[in-house]
Amino acid sequence: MAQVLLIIRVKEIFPLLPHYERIIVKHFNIPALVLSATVLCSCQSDQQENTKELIVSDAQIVLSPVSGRPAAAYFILESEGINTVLTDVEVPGAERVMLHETISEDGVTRMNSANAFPIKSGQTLTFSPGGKHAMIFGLKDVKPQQQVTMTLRFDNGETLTVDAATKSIGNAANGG
Ligand SMILES: [Cu+2]
Repeated sequence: MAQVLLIIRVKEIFPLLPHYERIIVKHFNIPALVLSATVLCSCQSDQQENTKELIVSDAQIVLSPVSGRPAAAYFILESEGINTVLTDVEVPGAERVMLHETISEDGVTRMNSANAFPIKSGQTLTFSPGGKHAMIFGLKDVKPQQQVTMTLRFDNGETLTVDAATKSIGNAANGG
């Protein structure tokens, strides 16, 4: 396999000297068929790229008016053609971020910790007050009306970054 890779590299470096390729193929005694099969495989994997995507929008981080209390991140997550699972949200400067879901049951509202939020193709997950959110602990030196770049991580290895506008609860209540 290493020998086949060497041939491709030589071909890239000396595209005008095809006899180099021939000499090395002969030297290592590799059939030309192996070489063409390798090239064909790499072409096919390129063609598998398509328009599947995850989109995150309307990201905001609501800060607690009380210093030391956690903040919460809200956003809209849409999937086009991808079934995956949101596993982590990262916020620079935060000690810890947890995925939460606020649930009302029998007149009691509580926050459940969720390890992950699955999303299917065509689905939109809305992270909003009173529902799904990312709870941000130990976020220091962030004030209202700043931009914080959050990173969303998915179990398929994909990551998304989004700029979230920060606001205080007071601002949010006033429609700001
Ligand atoms: Cu929470």
